[in-house]
Amino acid sequence: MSETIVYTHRKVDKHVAVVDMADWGMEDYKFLFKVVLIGNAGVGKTSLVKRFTQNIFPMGQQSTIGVDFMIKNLIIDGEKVKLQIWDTAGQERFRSITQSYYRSANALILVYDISSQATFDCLPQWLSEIETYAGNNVLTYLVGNKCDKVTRREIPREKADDFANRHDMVFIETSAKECDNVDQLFSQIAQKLTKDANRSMFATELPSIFSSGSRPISAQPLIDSVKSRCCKTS
Ligand SMILES: Nc1nc2c(ncn2[C@@H]2O[C@H](COP(=O)(O)OP(=O)(O)OP(=O)(O)O)[C@@H](O)[C@H]2O)c(=O)[nH]1
Ligand SMILES: [Mg+2]
Repeated sequence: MSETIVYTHRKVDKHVAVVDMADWGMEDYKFLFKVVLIGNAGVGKTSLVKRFTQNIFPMGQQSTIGVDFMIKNLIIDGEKVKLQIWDTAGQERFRSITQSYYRSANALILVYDISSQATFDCLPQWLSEIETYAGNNVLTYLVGNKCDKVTRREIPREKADDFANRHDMVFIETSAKECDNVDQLFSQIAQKLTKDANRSMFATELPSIFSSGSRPISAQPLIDSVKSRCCKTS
């Protein structure tokens, strides 16, 4: 008789559930996607990752040294998907380390702080990093974090939306503190990547006369040899 495993999860919408406590085997998932967060120091990258993966907002969050990573499991339309989330340090002195993580990313999350003009002004520099180091098909999100700081806002939503449109990015505002749009951000990314990966797999299964020549981009096995400063699984 097969054993029924009940996962603790929170539903984001009718398509996506974020699994809070799951003991999936290393290979027990359909897709693994790598998501990399980049952006200036202090914009809230680590806070966004912690909010999404552990549903916490720690006060006095320390600056990230180099790169951290976490894994989060999701169920998307009944399919198990693993997100490997790489949280990079925003400080300039770590730039050469963090650049090496762009290449294998399926999605990049470029974060600025809506209450800091300086972090928005740096976006073109980040875009040129993406152009130099990331793959061509990478899905890129622009995230205006700290949207709870309403009275300290320096970047109007429309300005950022316009910037994102001009650079082919999806734009969303979040608050790691207030838990605003954080699940939505990661689950939208996972949904989009899952859809693309399923479509690519389907295309490769068709007879070559019907095939567009696309290949599965994201159905990668989890690489055991991945090195990082810390690895937390939930
Ligand atoms: N008000 C508010 N503060 C936030 C939010 N997200 C992060 N912070 C605060 O911003 C500061 C920096 O957050 P981090 O998550 O460490 O920023 P980071 O981008 O990871 O910084 P580096 O690791 O140095 O690149 C911390 O004091 C957080 O508490 C948010 O949504 N709202
Ligand atoms: Mg950090």
